[in-house]
This record gives sequence, C-alpha cells and structure tokens, in this order.
Amino acid sequence: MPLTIQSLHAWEILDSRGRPTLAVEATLSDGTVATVQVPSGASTGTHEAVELRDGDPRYAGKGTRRAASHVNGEIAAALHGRNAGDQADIDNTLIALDGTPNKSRLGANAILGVSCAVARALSAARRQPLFETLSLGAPRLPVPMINILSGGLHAGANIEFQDFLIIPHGFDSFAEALEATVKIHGVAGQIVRRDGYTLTGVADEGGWGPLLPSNRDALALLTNAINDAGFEPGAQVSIAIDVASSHFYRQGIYELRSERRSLSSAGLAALLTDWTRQFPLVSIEDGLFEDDWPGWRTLTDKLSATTQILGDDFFTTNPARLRRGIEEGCANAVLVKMNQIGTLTETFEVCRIARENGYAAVVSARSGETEDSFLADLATATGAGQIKIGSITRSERLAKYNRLLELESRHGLPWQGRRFLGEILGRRATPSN
Ligand code: 2PG
Ligand code: MG
Repeated sequence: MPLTIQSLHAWEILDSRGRPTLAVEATLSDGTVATVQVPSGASTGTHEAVELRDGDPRYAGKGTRRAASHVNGEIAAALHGRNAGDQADIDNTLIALDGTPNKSRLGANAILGVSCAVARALSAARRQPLFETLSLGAPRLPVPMINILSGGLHAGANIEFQDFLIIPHGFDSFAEALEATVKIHGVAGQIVRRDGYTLTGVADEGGWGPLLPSNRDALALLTNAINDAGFEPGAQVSIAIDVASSHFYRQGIYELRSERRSLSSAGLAALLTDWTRQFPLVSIEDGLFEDDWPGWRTLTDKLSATTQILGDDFFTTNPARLRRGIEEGCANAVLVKMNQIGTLTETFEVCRIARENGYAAVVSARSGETEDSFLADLATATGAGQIKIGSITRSERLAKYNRLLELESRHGLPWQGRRFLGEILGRRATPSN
C-alpha cells in the first residue's frame, strides 16, 4: 500500500523580515506529520511565479490568509488520497489545478508549501534523511557562496550592487570553510569600523550593510578582509557578487550613482570585466538587466572562460527561460530558487537541464527566510555543488548552515571545495545558432 496524503493544513507565519509567509503541514495515511515554511524574496524578478498576497489592510496587504485557505480548501480536496511518493503527479496536479502560467490563482507560496511538505512527510515516514528522499543520484555537500556585505534593496540601497559574497573553496571540509568565513566576516566588520564607515545595522541577509562610497570599495574591502583574516584571495577564498542590476536599470541605462557613472549594457559589461581582473572575482550574478538577452550574450562571450555568469532574475528558475539562455549562449550558471518556479518537480527539472548542458547550478535561499532547513537537503540532494544562503548570522540562515554541518558530520557526504574553481570555470554551452 503506498503512503497517501491524508490531509493538508496551512497557516500564516512571519518570515525573517517580519512579513507574512506560509507554513504548510502534510499528514500521510500512516499518521506521519511534517511541516515546511515557505521563503519570500524582496529583489524579485519580473518572471517569477506569483506569491498570493491578501491585498487587504492587514500587514499592508501582504497577508497570506488567502493562500492558506487555498491549501486548506481546494488543494487539500484535490490531493486527498494521492500517492505521496509520486512527487511529479502531485506537482502536476497542483499546476493543473492552478491553471495559470505563473501560479497566480492559488499562489506559488501555497503550491510550493504543499509540494515540499509532502516530500518532507514522505522522508519522515520512510525514516530517511530528507536529502535521500529528494536525491537525484549523487548527493554531495555544496560549496557555499556567503554574503559578507550587502547593498541594493537589502541594505537601504547605500551602494547599488546587492550582495558581496565570498566562496571559501580552498579547504578540506565544509566545516573548515565555514570557520574561515566566520573569521573573514569578523575581520570585514573590524575594517568597516576602523575605516569609519557608518554601519546601518545588519542587512536583510545577516551581513554588514555599511555606508560605503562605492561598489568598487566594497570589492576592495572584501579582498582586504580575506587577506587580513590570513587567507589567500583567489587560491583559498574567492569573491562573488550579485549585481541585481534590474533594480537600478532605467530605460537602457544602469545608474551607478555611487560610482558617478551612467552606463550602457556594454559599459557595465566592460566595468565588470575590469573588476574580474583587479579582484579575485569568480562569479557574477545578474550582471545585466533581466530581459537584456543580447547583453547577456556579450557578457558571457567576454567572461565565461574565467567567471561564473549566473542568472537569477534572468532565469527565475524557469525551465523555458533556461533553455532559451542555453540556445542563445547566455550565462553559464543558473540560480535555483524553489519559490521562483513553485514546485519541487520544476526545480529538479531546472537542475537537470543545467547539468545536461554544462551549466552550473547554485541552490539559493531568499532574502525573506524562515527557520526551515529544507534548502540544505535540497542542495545536497541535487548534487548542484553550490549553495547561497546569506550570511553567517541570524538563525534563518544558520538553520541551513547548521543542517549542512550535520549532514557532513553524520552522513559523511563528500565536499569538493578544492575542485570548485576547476568545475565552474570555462563552462559554456555551445549555442545552437
Ligand atoms: C537574490 C536573493 C538572495 P531576494 O537576489 O539572489 O540574495 O534576494 O530573495 O530578495 O530575491
Ligand atoms: Mg540575486
């Protein structure tokens, strides 16, 4: 007898920014109960699946009671008695029931919560760690891309770029890489204070949000922090940025006020290329506007031999957009955020398309997170090899890092940080045109 879905229950909870999101509980036919919590972004891409918000006076319109009521009503009725082990069937039923291309009727928040709650309940019923239930074949621990400094929409737009991150790859284990990160994060904070920059408090993802003069200064500060902490920039610890450029793009122009420059797409690509030569910068996310396909192709042509060109708002974890990117020679890596697309099955599909076409995949949290650690198991299960969770402060981030520490300690899964640079550099799908 397969395990079937007995009941589903959702309710409104708050995320790490104090904004409403959803918790969803699944109960299976053997009595197993499991809960998941749904993340929520701030710098969202236009092509993301739609979070359903109540639009009434509660929480300035951001309430999620309608999304919860869809789980408790229509979705619970449609999935009652379904085989919990057939994730594709469950997800396809949810997609068909919603009936819109962007999950806006029932809400991607409602749909994703159900998709993940069923998977977690199944793993509990089977007494398996979640990553095993989700596994696509060869699980491995991801190399983390860790936020140290924030700008953009996550830190009051003090500087335009959104994330300045480190990739601690030159270590023997995930635990050692994390230890190095904590040291670098501390040293970065000391430099900020020593150099007299105003600290605006902790940014949305737990990193520092100092009032720095420019994006270039942030890159220099981060390089110094790696050095001063006693690590070798580039050899042990590299830098990644999330430019999140759609958020400062207006009618063909990128307004870099802190840099005192207004740049065209080619101008921004040239600036980024320059910075990959001056800093140990190996990964650039959303370097260009989310619908600037020719610009992405140019940036990829220029940099893909030396740099990970990562699409977040550009791909929005959407299989169709990723396929188009592969065909047109745009980017060489995809950021994977479950709630941008809305089901586990589609998330897996994006990982599979990436792998089959030589694109790297980075499994990512959202800026609005919860204490759920689902993502750590997802990243491990897909074998994606990289994860982006935010900084190493605040419990909604630590829930995931701590779960990865547990997976390393308890299950002895492989961590291949020292192979990281070889794996990401020089990736490029062959454009078909
Ligand atoms: C991003 C994410 C995480 P948000 O842009 O990559 O840093 O932010 O969840 O706000 O989209
Ligand atoms: Mg991003």
